[in-house]
Amino acid sequence: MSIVTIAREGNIAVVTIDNAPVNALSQAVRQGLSDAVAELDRDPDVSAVVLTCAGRTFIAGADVSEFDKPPQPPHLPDVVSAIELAAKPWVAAIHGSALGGGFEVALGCRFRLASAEAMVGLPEVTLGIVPGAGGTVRSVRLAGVEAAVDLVTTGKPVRAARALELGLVDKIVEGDLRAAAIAFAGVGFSNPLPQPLSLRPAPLAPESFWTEAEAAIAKRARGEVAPLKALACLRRATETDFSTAMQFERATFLELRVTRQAAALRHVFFAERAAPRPKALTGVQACPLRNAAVIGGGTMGAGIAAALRDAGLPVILIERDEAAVQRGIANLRDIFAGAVKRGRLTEAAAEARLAGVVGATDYAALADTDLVIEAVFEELSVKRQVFAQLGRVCRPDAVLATNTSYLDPRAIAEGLPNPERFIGLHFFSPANIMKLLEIVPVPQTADATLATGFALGRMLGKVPVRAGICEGFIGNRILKRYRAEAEALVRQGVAIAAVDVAMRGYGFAMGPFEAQDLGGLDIAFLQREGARAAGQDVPETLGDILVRAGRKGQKTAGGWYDYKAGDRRPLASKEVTRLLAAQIQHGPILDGEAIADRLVGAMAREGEAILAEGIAEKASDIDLVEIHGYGFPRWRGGPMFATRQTSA
Ligand code: T1G
Repeated sequence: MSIVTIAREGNIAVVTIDNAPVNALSQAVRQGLSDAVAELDRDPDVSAVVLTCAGRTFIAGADVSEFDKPPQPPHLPDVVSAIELAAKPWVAAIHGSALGGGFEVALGCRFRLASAEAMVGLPEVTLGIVPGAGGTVRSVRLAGVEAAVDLVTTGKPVRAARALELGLVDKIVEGDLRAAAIAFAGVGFSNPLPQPLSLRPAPLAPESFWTEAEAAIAKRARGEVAPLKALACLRRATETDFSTAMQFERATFLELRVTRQAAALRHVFFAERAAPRPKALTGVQACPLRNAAVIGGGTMGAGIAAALRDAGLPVILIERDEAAVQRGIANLRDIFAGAVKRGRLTEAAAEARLAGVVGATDYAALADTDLVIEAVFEELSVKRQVFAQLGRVCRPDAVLATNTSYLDPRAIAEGLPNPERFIGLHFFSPANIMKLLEIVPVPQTADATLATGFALGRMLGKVPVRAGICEGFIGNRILKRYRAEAEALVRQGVAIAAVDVAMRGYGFAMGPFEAQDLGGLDIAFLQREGARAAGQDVPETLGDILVRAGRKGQKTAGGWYDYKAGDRRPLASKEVTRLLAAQIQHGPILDGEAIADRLVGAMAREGEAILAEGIAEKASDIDLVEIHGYGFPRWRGGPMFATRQTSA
């Protein structure tokens, strides 16, 4: 069955693409579009063409799965140009998302109609490339320089209403989009047709605009190449003729699509789509999730409750007394107020989120709750008391989850009735923002419970990754190894600041030492002290020395660095040098690249051990944990990809 079909509605031809799941522009789709232009241009009874897509979305872009092969004709720029210069004007009818090549096809159409919920965008930089079919050259002619720079260099799609404001779409349609597009095509051409974008002049921008834009993007990109290349394409689009700009854009696209950064970003793209649907759970029915409860209204508990509300689930927030309940509700109010301030939520939406939370102190309120997530203090006896109560009041089929970071979920679940419904759901703070969710089953966890954990991950828009039980599961176990290797470098004489600068240069937002100062050295110190108290042999770390000297990070006068009052800029500390002097030899000087290789190599070796022990199912899951939980630069692909890729 052809994936590009033509239907006639009077003198309007309707071209429909049907290439599940997202109408990606495979070679067959490109050929079908090219053939449709030729056929309809020859048909004297056709006055205009509507381009629509079957299924849940307009064209989602070029077929990313074809990127590892040489491009096959008809090439997309030629298909878009054929549509643009066709004798019969084309009208794009956009529902769902028109992204990348999909939006480039829409830009080749003379008009663009969109349903109210539709999104349009040019996300190519998120795949390490730039638009390759006129996205930069046409968008700047349609929406102007500023809007095009934002659209292309961030890769962020825009909703239909914003697209209408920017001139990226001509009309928003409520109701039957296909019918509206046919009607529009039938009467929309009484006025002279707008010029094809390729024939319109490009707006200019002053040198100062490009200089400022380049500085801002370079700061944000931290070594990622595509955003700056995209900016260069946009500038070329304003300063040369259409054809020259198209050639420059296409050459840049072809150059980037074979780079390591593009391969890394494609690796992450497909890893993110594989993670929420593990093959082992295919066909396993998850438990229904109509409502949820969170035990504990502290930072983590409130963040988890906010994430559940963002997904539309009614939430009961349980605390030990009324004052604590109010503190928990206040934490939630602050979270939603922050979202309103950032423009993520309207005031009304924030109020509705809050209205869906009921605070309570009596566990009896949980008698009909489908899912309970415990997020109380990281102390085994406290958690076991919580689950003892839950075991008494909740339905036997209610899914009971612990958010523990470091405790053994098996110890928490000990003695729990119906342990098959117990699971670890390790959220990362802030739980309503961070995408990573480590899903940690215990031996008794039923497949249906595990499938419910993944279903919850999908519902919350998280990146869920299955983790086996060991100290720190996947992410915190690698973090411990990363920090230990950073301290080993300091012991061999590498300056603390040199390590942080090297990891910023690698693409992290901050290095391991400045990150500890921000988060607090005492958290890990208390975990080590707890392990020592439990009889484990935990060697003293440099961080221990600092915490014992009262240096817990920015929350005190300093940690690895000194800080002036009210100033977060790290300063080299004479006291730290004195405190650690006895621990430091003077080894070889290492440059930034050698430092980063050492630290990323240590992460990858720990990842290989985690794989070998079955704690993680696949290497790409480890990459997702590091990218979505610990700020590993996405365009490096994660520690496993980055090291295996070079060694391949
Ligand atoms: N190519 C191939 N497969 C794709 C795809 C694509 N562009 N987009 C999605 N899929 C698959 C995905 O792997 C999954 O497969 C299924 O579709 C559902 O995806 C020339 C060169 C469109 C917003 O970057 O943002 O055009 O796992 O789970 O949550 O300038 O998919 O089911 O087997 O994400 O509803 C630019 C990427 C390409 C868009 C839908 N386009 N896709 O989200 O479904 S570069 C993109 C998305 C380009 C041109 C350049 C999302 C979505 P499976 P899903 P969703």
